[in-house]
Amino acid sequence: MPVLQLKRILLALVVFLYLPLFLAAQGAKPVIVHAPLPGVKPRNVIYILSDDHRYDFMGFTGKVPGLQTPNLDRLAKEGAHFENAFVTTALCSPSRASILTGQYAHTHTVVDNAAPAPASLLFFPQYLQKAGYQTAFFGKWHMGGDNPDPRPGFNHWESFRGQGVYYNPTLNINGKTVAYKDSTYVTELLTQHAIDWLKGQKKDKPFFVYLSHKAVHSEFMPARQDKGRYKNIQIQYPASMFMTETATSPKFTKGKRADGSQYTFNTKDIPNWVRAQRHSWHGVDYMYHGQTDFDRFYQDYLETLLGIDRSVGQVLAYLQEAGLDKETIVFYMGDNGFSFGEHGLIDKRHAYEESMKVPLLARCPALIKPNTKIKQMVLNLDIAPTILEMAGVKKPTQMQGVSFLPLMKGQPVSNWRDKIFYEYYWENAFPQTPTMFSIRTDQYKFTRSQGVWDIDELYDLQKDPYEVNNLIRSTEHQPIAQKLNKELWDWLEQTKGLQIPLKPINGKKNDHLYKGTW
Ligand SMILES: [Ca+2]
Repeated sequence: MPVLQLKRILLALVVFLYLPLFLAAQGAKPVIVHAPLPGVKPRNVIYILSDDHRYDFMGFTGKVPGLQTPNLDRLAKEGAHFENAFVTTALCSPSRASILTGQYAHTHTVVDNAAPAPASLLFFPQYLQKAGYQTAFFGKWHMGGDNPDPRPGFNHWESFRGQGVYYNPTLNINGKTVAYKDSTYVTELLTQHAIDWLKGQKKDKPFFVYLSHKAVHSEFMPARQDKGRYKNIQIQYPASMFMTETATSPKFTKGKRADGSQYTFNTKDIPNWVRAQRHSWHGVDYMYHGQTDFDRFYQDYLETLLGIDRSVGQVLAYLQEAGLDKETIVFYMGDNGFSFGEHGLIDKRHAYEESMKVPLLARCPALIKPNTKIKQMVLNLDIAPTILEMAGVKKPTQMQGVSFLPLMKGQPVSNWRDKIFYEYYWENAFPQTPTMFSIRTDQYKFTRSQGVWDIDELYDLQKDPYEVNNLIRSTEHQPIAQKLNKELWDWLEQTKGLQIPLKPINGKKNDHLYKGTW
């Protein structure tokens, strides 16, 4: 080989090897897409994400008698229902960052709703673009504070600042600000824009749509046509709602108390933070500092959810009309759960089931058999690797999730994960919930509250699905507690999670106990 040619080859090799380092030093990491996975025809994907929709408030589950969600029910009936889908942090921004990056919160570092998303993060739609997809984002982004500007990975972008509003939203559409009037309802607007964009797509490229609703985040506001629809619905009070009741607690009389007679209630070993949170912004005795009451809150949530259900129906109807409904995969998922009175709490953040568990449905007749029930535990971290595998893109090495495509196809999977991990980092704005780490298997959940003098928790989920019998002091359960504790800290150590990210605090306290103090 001539010397000059060899030099050129060596130079090209040096550039190839060091270009990623150069780009990383600039803050943006290169998106490396390897050769397509063999035999994969990239599939059209629609990913619909709702906000704070808990896992069981859907018509087909029967949890809320009278609640009607025909379109979510249809997804479950014609596709797959993941009965054990979880988020690794039950909070808007951290969970959204985990969905987009396939990473835990302590890895992507968006540990709360105020933390900016570092420029070095890679979002899975960036890989889809490289693989030839047309990609579009509609709705709530919520990472990086108040900035509605376009983010990497999307050919088309429509978003709003922070949480957004239900009525008359202002959107940033590809960098341009557009204000909507005349009682425009955000769920309907985003859905219509997503469908309009789909209509404009040519069939020579696969598409990916990320439809990210504001609903059903509080303060709940239903579409006008849904207001009052559940005025007379029978409200369900969970069995654990009354475990922390005190003499001054409001009497909840409008709804029906769940029958807890078959469970053992251990009222002695309830964490102190749970008792205290009952009378706080996020507790049933002093919800939003007394600005709303539980029964009204419950009704508004259900009515707001109807707009989400209709959105799913409109997307499915469009796909059918366009002849795309057999081959396109439609996902529906919640970004975190929501307590409605369990343990005397409302909201998410904590590690109880109703907070960390989310609805996850997927429909694609060409891929998924009707009425598929998936029992294995899947995570928000798995969304990115799953969608990338369907696009023929090999999982990038920084992603910590696993593709659940084989589970959807009904293929035998012998080595699926048998435990999941959970993390939540204390926020100054909502100080009633401590930092906590959790490990959950199909049978047990072990939760450590970090940085507070309080009792930790161990539940046998098979005997005690509502987590009302804390076994942390049980002699016979000491070996399992010890084992889970070790696995929890091994996970944190192995994934570099031992450095708890601290955030500076710049304002006075705002909770009702210490308001106005530094
Ligand atoms: Ca949320």
